[in-house]
Amino acid sequence: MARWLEIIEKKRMTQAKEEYSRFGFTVLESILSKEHLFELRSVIKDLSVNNSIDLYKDRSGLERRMEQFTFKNTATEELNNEIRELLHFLTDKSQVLFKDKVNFKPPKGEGFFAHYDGVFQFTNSNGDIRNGWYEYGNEYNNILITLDDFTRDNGPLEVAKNHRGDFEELLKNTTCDGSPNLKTDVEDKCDFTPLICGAGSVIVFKHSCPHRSAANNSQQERGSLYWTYTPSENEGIYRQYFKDKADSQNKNKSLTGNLK
Ligand SMILES: O=C(O)CCC(=O)C(=O)O
Ligand SMILES: [Fe+2]
Repeated sequence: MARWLEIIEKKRMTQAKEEYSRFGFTVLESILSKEHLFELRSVIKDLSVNNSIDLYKDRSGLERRMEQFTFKNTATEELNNEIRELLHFLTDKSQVLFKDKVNFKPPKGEGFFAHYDGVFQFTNSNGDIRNGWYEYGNEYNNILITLDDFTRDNGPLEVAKNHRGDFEELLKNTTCDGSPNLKTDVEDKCDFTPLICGAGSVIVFKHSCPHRSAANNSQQERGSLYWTYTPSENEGIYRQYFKDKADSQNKNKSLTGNLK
């Protein structure tokens, strides 16, 4: 059993499981130890200066995110296995990693417009239109590990109850411009909860939960690890996704957000 999973009370885990199935999101508050968090931050720092890692900047040139690093370090590899156990418990399904990123959100770093994850269309290298992440599966579970406290000032993640529907139904709620951003009238009907929580918390949410965040208006970085899983036995899906992404002309690569 994972070193941090075993410290969570059974009652808390059962409550998280119920919340997850009712609302599509739940938060396990500050469950990583200080030492574990310290190790993770330092591993991420090292990875972010490693030339073989994909780093993206925002419109102001600030560090936005890095991707595809989990299998380049044993600490992140182990954590991935621990998260898979957690998700197995929460969903009763075996899950594999689909994609990984760290969102850095430094001071003044951009926020994110309200969006679903993966609900957009893109054109592949043959010029064919493809249905976002639904090319690989139709259910995704995000795990966000807070590397810093999420406060009112630093643009915490805000999440609303998951929307039900297939790809076509969810797509109609989006701006249909190659991004997964929601139409303003859809966003206005959502009841967003700002997830104010300490560093080392684990936020679990479905890809079909509308979510957004404001810019970081504090003086400190608001970092998070953002891992996406899908129920499958096929671990090759991760490699395939990143290969297809590199080959595509997808606007979602530069998912942008609020500068305020
Ligand atoms: O970090 C955030 O505030 C949200 C990030 C997000 O939703 C994404 O990267 O898809
Ligand atoms: Fe997202």
